[in-house]
Amino acid sequence: MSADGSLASPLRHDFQLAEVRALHDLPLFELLDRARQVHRANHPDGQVQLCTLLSVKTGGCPEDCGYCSQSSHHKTPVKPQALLKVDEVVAAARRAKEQGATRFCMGAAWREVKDGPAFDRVIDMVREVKGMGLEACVTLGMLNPEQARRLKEAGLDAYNHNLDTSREHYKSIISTRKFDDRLNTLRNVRDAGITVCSGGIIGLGESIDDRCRMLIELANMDPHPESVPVNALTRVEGTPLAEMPPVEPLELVRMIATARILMPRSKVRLSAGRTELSREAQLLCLFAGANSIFYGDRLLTTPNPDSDADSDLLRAAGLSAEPPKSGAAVPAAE
Ligand code: SAM
Ligand code: DTB
Ligand code: SF4
Repeated sequence: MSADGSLASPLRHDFQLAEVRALHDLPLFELLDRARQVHRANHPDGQVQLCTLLSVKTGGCPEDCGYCSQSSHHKTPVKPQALLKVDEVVAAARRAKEQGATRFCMGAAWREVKDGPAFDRVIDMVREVKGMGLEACVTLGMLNPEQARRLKEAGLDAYNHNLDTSREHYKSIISTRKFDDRLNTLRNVRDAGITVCSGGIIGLGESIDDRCRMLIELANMDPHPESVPVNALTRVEGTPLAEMPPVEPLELVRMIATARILMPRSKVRLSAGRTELSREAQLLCLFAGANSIFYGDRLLTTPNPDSDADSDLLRAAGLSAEPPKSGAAVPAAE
């Protein structure tokens, strides 16, 4: 029990590798027991946040992230697409809302935000999406304090900017920016009063210690990121990581359970990679502490399970979708 007498776990920001590795490596059912206890104490409503993604600017990115279909350094099947018009984004957000999403996340294949008409248009997108009663999230690459301030002023709720992997493994995956650049943007986001969405990817050839170090980096931030996406590598033809072995589903379960224990109150999002997981593996991830998923049949450039399959998934587990902020709880679907 914590100091205030509640069952909610105390929040810590002083994790070290040995402790986290020992937790991660516990016998599976023991790890699940612990994660479940933390999850139930902090998220007793059993709700899952449904977040729909839209790629508002696709491909042609100058960064060389080894996993990414949108990097101009790799020859992939992705067709580049200039920045969408505000109306197109509003139409997609409306569809997402009708389907039951409560958060709408717009992604741009940019290295960094540059001031000018494109950023002005993204600001308008944020204002419109927020005006529809959806939580607004963007992921636009690096950001300076003034740009973060403008996004906040437009009503942005969350900024996604993943650490992707450990500081040690980072150089093997991306050479065009540094791990510290990522941390710097996250600080600018936090300082502007926008909530932080930051997580990573497993299956990039990292060690288990690398996975634990990445979680420690996130959990030792004070406050914790409000949202922590855990992605399994989606192997894209033409990228340097196209031939990596597939992620073993139970490794994803361990990662989610460990994230849940380290960051008790955060949303832990079961992110890319669900099309390769059985329903049962996805349910185990939800059991282990995931309480958010990407919802809708596309991520940014790759497929995601369709919304009917996801409604079935939630129903099978007896979970409900998080209701819109002002409305009543919506059942998973009929
Ligand atoms: N360009 C911006 C950036 O890098 O922050 C925003 C878009 S980027 C596509 C957002 C995140 O998606 C990446 O940081 C990475 O964690 C994740 N991602 C991209 N491609 C992926 C893949 N093939 N498999 C799993 N996750 C991926
Ligand atoms: C995150 O962690 N995963 C999302 C979102 N944040 C922006 C993106 C996943 C992308 C998967 C590959 C693709 O669709 O291009
Ligand atoms: Fe560009 Fe983001 Fe893809 Fe890296 S992950 S290549 S920064 S779009």
